[in-house]
Amino acid sequence: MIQVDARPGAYRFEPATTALVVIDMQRDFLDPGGFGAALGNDVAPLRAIVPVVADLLALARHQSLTVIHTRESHAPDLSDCPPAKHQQGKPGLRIGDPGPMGRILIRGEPGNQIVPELAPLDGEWVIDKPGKGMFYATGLDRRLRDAGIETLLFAGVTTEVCVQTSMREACDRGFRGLLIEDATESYFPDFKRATLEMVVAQGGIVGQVAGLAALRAAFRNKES
Ligand code: C5J
Repeated sequence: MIQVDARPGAYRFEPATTALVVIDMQRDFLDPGGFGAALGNDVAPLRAIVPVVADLLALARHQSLTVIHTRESHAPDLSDCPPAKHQQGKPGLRIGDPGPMGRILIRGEPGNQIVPELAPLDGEWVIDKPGKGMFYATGLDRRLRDAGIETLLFAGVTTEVCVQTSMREACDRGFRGLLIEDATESYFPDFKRATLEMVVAQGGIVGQVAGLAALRAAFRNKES
């Protein structure tokens, strides 16, 4: 059993039944010219967490955790993109429109790939999700249960949209969640701060929060 110094209290988990979920660290959100930038955001803060997420991935791999990567993406014919979602953003810069990295948020396009520094390894799960949450239309719930996963460590972008939605959905489905706070980021610093507070409020209403250093220390303590 691993015990992490977390908020609002100590967080315990079994590595054998734990997965690291890295949400949407894809070029669409991290690189200039992608969907995030098309919506008017500065992508630099999201880019800045890549080294921390890489360290977290290295730790998870070293500890033999199940590793899951998600990508927000749609089919080329947009059959899985509801009109309400497709209407987001300026005409010409919407989902499916051509951009500097191929069609925006479309499966298989260069912009839809996870940034090279965090590329999935053989055997890691890659989940293409048409929604903000990682369970909608992905079959992930069944797959996690079949693999005996009970605890999910969360990282990725953006904190208040796809990360928080996935964490809340996971909580409703009975999975336990720990958000690694320096391995997640938002285009809006206040939204990130608020999300971390929302997660840990009321005794950890949808999960808990810890830093990568605390997670690393917890694994080290177990080994010693
Ligand atoms: C957004 C995401 N923000 N991955 N997607 O549209 O958070």
